Amino acid sequence: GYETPACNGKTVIVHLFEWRWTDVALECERFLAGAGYCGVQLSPPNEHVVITEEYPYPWWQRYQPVSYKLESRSGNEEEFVDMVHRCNAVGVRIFVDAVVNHMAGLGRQGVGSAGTSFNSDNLDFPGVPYTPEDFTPREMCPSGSGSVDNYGDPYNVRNCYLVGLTDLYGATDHVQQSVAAYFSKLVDIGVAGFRIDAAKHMWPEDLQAMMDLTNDLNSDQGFPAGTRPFFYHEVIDRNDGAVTVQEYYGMGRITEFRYSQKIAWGIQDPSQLEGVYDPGWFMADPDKAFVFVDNHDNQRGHGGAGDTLTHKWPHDYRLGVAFTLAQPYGYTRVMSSYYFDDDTDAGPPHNSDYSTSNVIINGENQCEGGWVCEHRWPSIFKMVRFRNAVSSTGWWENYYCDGNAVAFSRGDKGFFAMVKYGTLSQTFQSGMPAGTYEDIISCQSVTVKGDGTVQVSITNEEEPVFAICQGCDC
Ligand code: LAG
Ligand code: CA
Repeated sequence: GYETPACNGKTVIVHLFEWRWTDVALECERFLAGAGYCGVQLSPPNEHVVITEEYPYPWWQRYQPVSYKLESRSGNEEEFVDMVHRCNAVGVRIFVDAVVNHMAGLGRQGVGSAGTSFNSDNLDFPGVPYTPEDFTPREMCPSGSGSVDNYGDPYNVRNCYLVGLTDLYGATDHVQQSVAAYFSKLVDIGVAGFRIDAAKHMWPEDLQAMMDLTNDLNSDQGFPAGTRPFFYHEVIDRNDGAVTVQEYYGMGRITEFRYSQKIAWGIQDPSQLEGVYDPGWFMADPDKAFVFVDNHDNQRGHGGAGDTLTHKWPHDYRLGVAFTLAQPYGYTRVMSSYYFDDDTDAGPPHNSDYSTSNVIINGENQCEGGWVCEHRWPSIFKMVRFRNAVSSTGWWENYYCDGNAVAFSRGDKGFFAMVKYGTLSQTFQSGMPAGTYEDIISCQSVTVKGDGTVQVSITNEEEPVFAICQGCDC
């Protein structure tokens, strides 16, 4: 199936938003492999529009494809291939953000990031090539404006132009084959899977056809023969429209935006955290959900925003991500951002010619030069180790919450605690075998008694998290 990433039991993907390929390769080797991350979600690697006027080089220009040539703001094809091979060599997998619902927006023309000409108004993208018959016939869109404007109608959501982006006619052989050729090219290089951008705006059967035409993962890059790519579909379902995540079951995992909302509310009021997975809200089944505290859109008020916890509130954010990595629901993604102020269009840190800056790592192993690197914050990256160690267990047990402190066990494999305000010194019931462990956050030695009880001490209000797990050290 398309469900499981080929990651040898590793359970966390990090989105290195807008990073250059040369920096991703270095990060796989110098940090991600050792930290136990399964893989990296990239920004879209294909040719995109280059916007120099209104907003110079906004991040979102990469969501307006011009062709499937591998030349983008993050680097060229040679750098891309080198990155994939180097990351695979250290066991870190690469997941591509695939923008295949649409091409560039109406009104745009010129040349893309790989130098290919295009004209959106003429529906002409010779770099693929796509011609007018590859775009959804306008009469199939029931909206007056031609753009998506009624989320209560799946024909409107899927056949109209999303924010004016020229909508590919995914039911046609040529579109299915062109997209599958792009996917197969990536898989042949060694890519392990795909985030499907705007999957909500594609008909599931069209997407399924594209997936089915895609090659198996490349066994020369360390994947077992016959392994299918991992697909996770971006479907924003907040119980507010005609399209549901359940329509995509059987096709991989589905982004669960209601989790982001629940975790934000839960960190606000920890007594709500026990309900982060709420079947009553029709949230995706645990083995179908793909969860995250924030993503590149909702952290800056774009698609699906509202009630979102981000790096701008570091204390609460650490709690949100640590809890996410400790709890059992869904497959997890950690966001790695760049700083931005109120300008939600601003692109990544850049040089004077607007080429993307390199990531700088300082003496404390944290990032500089405008990059936030949440994935290197201690209470975040250490919890990756915890999640990997407890992945074979079922749901949580011994769940405790008093409105400030929260604690639970993950079978006999791990025990987690955190505190919202102040410090914590308290005895809890764990499911761990008796013995001596190390709190992977503070590196303090911890004793679990014969009856499973454990004395938890959290003294650092900056990293208000405690975690012990079998086979883990600090
Ligand atoms: C997504 N998922 O379904 C992406 O996660 C999201 O980042 C994309 O929107 C969207 N779908 C299309 O791929 C982003 C920005 C939009 C931007 C769009 C295209 O959030 O703001 O739209 O990318 O670049 C921009 C302008 C619009 C304009 C449109 C077409 O902001 O005002 O209508 O371009 O010219
Ligand atoms: Ca569509």
